[in-house]
Amino acid sequence: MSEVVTYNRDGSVGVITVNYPPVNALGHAVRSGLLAALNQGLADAEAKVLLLVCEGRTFIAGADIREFGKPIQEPVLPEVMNQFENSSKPVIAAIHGTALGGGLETALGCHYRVALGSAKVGLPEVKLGLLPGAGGTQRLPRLTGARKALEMITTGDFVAAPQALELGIVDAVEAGDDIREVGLAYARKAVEEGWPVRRVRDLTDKVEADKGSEVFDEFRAALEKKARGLFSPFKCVDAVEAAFTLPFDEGLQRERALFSECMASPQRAGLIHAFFAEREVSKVKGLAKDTPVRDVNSVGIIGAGTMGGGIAMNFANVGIPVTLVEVKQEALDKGLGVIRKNYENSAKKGRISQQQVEERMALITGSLTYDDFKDADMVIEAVFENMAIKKEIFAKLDAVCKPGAILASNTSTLDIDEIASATARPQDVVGMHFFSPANVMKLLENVRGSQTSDEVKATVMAVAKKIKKVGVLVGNCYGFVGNRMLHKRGAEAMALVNEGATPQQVDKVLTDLGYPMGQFAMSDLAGIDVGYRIRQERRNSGEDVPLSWLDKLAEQDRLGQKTMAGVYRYEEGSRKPIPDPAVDAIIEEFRKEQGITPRQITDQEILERCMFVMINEGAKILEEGIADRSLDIDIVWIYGYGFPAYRGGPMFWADQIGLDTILNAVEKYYDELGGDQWQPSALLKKLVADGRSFGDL
Ligand code: 3H9
Repeated sequence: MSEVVTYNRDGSVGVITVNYPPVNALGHAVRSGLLAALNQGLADAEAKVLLLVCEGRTFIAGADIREFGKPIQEPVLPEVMNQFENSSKPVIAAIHGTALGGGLETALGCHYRVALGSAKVGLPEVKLGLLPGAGGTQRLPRLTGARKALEMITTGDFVAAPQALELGIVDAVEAGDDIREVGLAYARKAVEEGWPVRRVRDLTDKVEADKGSEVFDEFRAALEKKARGLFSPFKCVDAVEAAFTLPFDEGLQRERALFSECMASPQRAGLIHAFFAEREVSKVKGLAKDTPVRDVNSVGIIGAGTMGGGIAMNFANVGIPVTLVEVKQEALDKGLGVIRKNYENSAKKGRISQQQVEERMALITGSLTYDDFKDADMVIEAVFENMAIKKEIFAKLDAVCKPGAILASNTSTLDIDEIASATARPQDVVGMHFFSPANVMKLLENVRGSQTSDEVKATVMAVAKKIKKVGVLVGNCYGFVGNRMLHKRGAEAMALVNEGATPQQVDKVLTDLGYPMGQFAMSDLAGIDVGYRIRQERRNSGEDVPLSWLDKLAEQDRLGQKTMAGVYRYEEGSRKPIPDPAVDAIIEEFRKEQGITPRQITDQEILERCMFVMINEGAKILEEGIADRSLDIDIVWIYGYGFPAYRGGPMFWADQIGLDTILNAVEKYYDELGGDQWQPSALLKKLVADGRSFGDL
């Protein structure tokens, strides 16, 4: 018998136990162990009912994703499920934790399901570029009807046990925390009452009710908007529809064929890379697992603007009290007002209750003095990008804050070491770069200074998790990982327009790649003045930053969405960018001033120049050790800038294209255009010479 699946008997109940940490995924050993245990239970004359239960933190969390892309070993999961369903003895699944993907499909192959009140179920395969491939698309709709099954399968969202009971996905929800006890009690009842075998495949009422329904086309139409560029959500709809048009066994075959199509798609590879990368980033290279983490039970924030307010909400959302300091009462009142409005909006949408609005607001205290930071475990500065002001603030914090308090800056570009030099405790100083809107965006780019202690690094990574962000630890340089690469892309996009492209053309190439918005729509969202101020600051410090048509927009107060006009124009109450002939005229005037004769620029050139310049910079970032692994860069871009997760992140995308192709183009642009940004990265050259990719590092 397999070590990971065991069979034993408790009275008249034959108990099949899965014990395969961390999440009881359905690897080969589990699949074959399940079949062996089932057969043992069937052969055990004393066992009247069989119970499937899992050890550890969860029921089966799905297929073993690490096996994807490798040759599949028999028995395959659909076959295991069929054998469970065909069992002559009733089989009961006892669910705790999360029954996900193949895990829920396993439970659906059983005849009855009992769950703890805290359990959740779901079919999240779509998030990995797949669809449920072990009968989920055929069995779930037989329990829930078409609409709910489509909702669960196309979003991948989890459903809590009480709702699963209402939907008929589970048959009973029990209080308690010992799943084995709960399962055994339920199974004993089944024995006593002589429950029959009840196969989901034989249920017909829901199928009959939704036959010929328009719900499938309705979902397809909605997905055209919601799942732009994605492959598997549409295949999910096709598979569920098969449950209503084909007999069960043929439906299973159709599901299998569609599953194989998804498995072969590059989107599956990208999404699974993103899944594991998201988990890997928390394992920081060179930081021992047992590094002590400081308690962060109270936080101070400087600046009640959009950023500071958003950051404050993150902490209040998880019950951590915040002291929010501003210079003037008016700005403080305004900031607190915006936070309340954001919470009220969430309450209106039903995401939180009115009581939660009040509880969270009560955790945020406004103040006009740094003295109120004296007991804070962590203070985050979120004022605008000016080194002199930041240094002044950190000197004050050094004087006020208790020993061991973490002093963090939300700077998006500036030198953490220089900021730390304003204090006598550089070991406690760190960057915590949130992304706007800070209460929504999942990325937290944590920046280590040269003297930041390991304890502080470990603490900011733990804080990221606590406030439900994805933390990535990166090194200190201008713009760190994200903005350093973004600025290269931005400069290239600007230059492309100088040379003859339109802003719309550049943006379309980027949105076609899968970004939610293009470079210039993003500039409008962030504010044209933000980039302008950064360029001016760099010009003032003697750097050679070429003039651009974007400077002209800033000088004419076209600051983006906030002034209803930037690179695009906006209509009252709408964020939809509309091309504006006034901007074409500004660009034209700029070209004339610079003596530029515009030329036709192809989409391919736009794609290469915007993306390859970033990849080349990403390679330099790796070369310099600013990012430890290419997956850190991928996660920064997926969660900070909306890079399509289905392409796995920019560095993964580059590996798929082929680094030799990228290097050739980079060398060509270096010859044609010159500039540091096109100087080929030494690492990129070496990888190409060695026939390796970023993922091999
Ligand atoms: C599927 O089922 C296809 C079928 O329809 C058809 C087949 C024919 N496999 O997230 P955590 C690892 S597709 C392998 O940090 P949490 C994870 O990498 C699958 N490994 O914990 C991590 O490893 P490490 C459908 C897996 O408590 C460790 O477990 N299922 C798998 O925050 C802990 O993970 C899903 O998509 C897996 N399936 O969250 C569920 N899952 O410690 C995916 C996790 O080395 N999983 N690992 O870094 C999840 O959503 C979350 O992991 C879960 C736990 C909610 C379960």
